[in-house]
Amino acid sequence: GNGHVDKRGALIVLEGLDRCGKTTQCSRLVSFLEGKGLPVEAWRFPDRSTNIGKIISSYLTDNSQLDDQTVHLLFSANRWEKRWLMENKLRNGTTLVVDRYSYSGVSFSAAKGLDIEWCKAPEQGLIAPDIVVYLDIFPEEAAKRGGYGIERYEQLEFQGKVAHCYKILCNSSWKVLF
Ligand code: NYM
Repeated sequence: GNGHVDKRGALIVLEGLDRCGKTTQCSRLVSFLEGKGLPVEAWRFPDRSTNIGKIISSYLTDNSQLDDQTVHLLFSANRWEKRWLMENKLRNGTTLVVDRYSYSGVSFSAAKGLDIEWCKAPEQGLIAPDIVVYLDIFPEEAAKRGGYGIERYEQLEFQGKVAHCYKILCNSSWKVLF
């Protein structure tokens, strides 16, 4: 075209339990795509660099107590505050490889017992991913990996509930990797 980008970037989301290897696979995928000469960026949620992200980060490291609904909405707001930048990047042809997205938001909150439909509601209107890759791992396996148990949620029983919620959200368009 006339100087503008004809091809939208892809929104690629990686999901899975804590310590399933998402972060490693995200950076491998980013390197691979870079190697192909594609404009690509690694993103992650929560984005702890924003004001909302800092509240979330302190909640995850146990320095603050917040009720489940409030935390849920903060995680969602953290995606909303990045939505416009995300749209611009994609429009300009940059592919985004995103470590966690709405599915983490819904699964982790629903695992606490919040109504799953209530959890989905604030995610409506965020940009839909082109691909969701789910890294399937037994919670017992993840628990053996380094660093497990440092942050809130990194407990075997809870991760089992999260896995169950992911399975409710999973559909045939997801690529499930073992
Ligand atoms: N998490 C992440 C949520 O509970 N809701 C969300 O919307 C998102 C994006 O935050 N245990 C949880 C999952 C993780 C924790 O993520 C921090 P990470 O990928 O360890 O930084």
